[in-house]
Amino acid sequence: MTTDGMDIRDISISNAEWRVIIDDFESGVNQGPILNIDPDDDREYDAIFIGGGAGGRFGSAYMKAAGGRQLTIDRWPFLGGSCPHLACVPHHLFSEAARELDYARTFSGRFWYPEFDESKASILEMVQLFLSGRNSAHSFMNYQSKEQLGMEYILNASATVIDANTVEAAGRIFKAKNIVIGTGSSTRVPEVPGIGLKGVYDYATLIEELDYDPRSCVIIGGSKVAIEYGSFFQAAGCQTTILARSPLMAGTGLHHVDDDLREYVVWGMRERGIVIHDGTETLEVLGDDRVTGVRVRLSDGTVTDIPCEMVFIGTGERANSDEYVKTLGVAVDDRDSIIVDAHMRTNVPGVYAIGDIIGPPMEMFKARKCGMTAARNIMGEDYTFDFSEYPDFLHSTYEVTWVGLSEREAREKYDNVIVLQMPPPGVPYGDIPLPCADGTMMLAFTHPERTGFQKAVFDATSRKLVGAHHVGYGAKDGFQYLDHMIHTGDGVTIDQMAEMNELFLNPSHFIQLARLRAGAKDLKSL
Ligand code: KPC
Repeated sequence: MTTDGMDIRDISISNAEWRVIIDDFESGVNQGPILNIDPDDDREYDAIFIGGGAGGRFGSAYMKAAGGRQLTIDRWPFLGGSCPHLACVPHHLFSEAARELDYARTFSGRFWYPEFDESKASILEMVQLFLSGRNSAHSFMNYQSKEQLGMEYILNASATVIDANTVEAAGRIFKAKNIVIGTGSSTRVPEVPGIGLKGVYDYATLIEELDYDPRSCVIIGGSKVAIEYGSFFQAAGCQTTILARSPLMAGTGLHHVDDDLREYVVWGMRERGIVIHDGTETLEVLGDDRVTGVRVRLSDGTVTDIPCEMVFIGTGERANSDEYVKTLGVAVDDRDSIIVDAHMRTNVPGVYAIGDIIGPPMEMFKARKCGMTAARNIMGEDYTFDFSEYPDFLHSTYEVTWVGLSEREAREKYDNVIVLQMPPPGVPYGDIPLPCADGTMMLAFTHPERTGFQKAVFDATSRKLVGAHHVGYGAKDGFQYLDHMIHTGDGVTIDQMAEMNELFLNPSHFIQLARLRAGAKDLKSL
């Protein structure tokens, strides 16, 4: 037990011991900074990473592995950042719960499934489940970073940037050749009367503050977070209404969304009872001491009040950059994101920025690779990272994945485009139980319209795959490799796909569909 910090440099701490230490910090038993600094290394730091989230941790690990000296500072008593604490990890838990709940509802009273018991469907219980286990991921981040990766770090301490080479933390001054800023982003809270009422949450406060089980919710905004959390809330028995400005998945926040994929996802959400309004303007969050509803102007101009027990903000994120604008003069864009070049350099010499603080996409791959990019450049390489193209995903009660061009984009770019699609173009969702694969087999035999959707888009002239789109389960993994195949070297042709070995039945049917058409000189859609 300690109240004035811990110097852990000379002790080895196991995962289990870290778990106790972090629990104690969380409950206030432990306080003060955790210091893991090498007193025997008299080299100046090559970089101080401010923020030990995905970007800072991976950048630090890369730098250390490459022979550099780094120091990583985080305000929390653990590394890993918001992903395992508030964001991606709880989102994946909740999305898995949404999928399981969807199955339990769909098969209520059939086979081995009992009648669905609404009283057992609980948002709060899933939040509490997450809270009970999240320190275990935090423990591993601390353990791996110190014992396996050899990183130096200070935790549970805020870092104050003095200048481009000087940082104060834990009451000490640290000098470095470079500073790498990776302190992330926060919810962009809409300026609506009543938004501060009790019962209004975002993805972060939902985890930290939810203390009841809402049975109805209005989500303001149509971001990925809105779709993902909205699908979970609805599946957990909380009647959910989404108030979006643009049609879901059609705004500028997501690129390359195929129209047919979008239609299937939104259809599936409505089919499960979510009410979706687009073209809306949220006017007020209603209530005296706590939320009772939301006043909204709908797309036809009518103003209506929607009663609810919870409001959830799903309007997107803004960068936590104010401090660095003030202290360092880093340049930001009109959304407060720090402007960097492809080396992750800001306008201030020796200052780099990485991850969510440089703007979208606010995804793990980007944060981690930004960190690696900064590290490689600081270590003397001329290395650039272009994240303008990337595979993307979200969860409804499905896993939704896409990469490359949408069919519409492909038709704008190429003269001769074909698609391989399931269900085939023009065939209603419920007419055939396809696609069917791992995760949708029972649906194929009971609810054929729910088995998902998939489309591969080819430039028929070059015969190259230019886009892939999938709604179902289990394809996320494969899309990492599809991304690589599409965007690396000469890309991949339908003929090469016809040569691949599919693991029948599999979540994406692209290989077998490619083989059905690849024999033709003049390719046709399927
Ligand atoms: C356990 C896990 O991979 C999710 S949290 C990841 C944080 S980090 O490794 O720093 O990107």
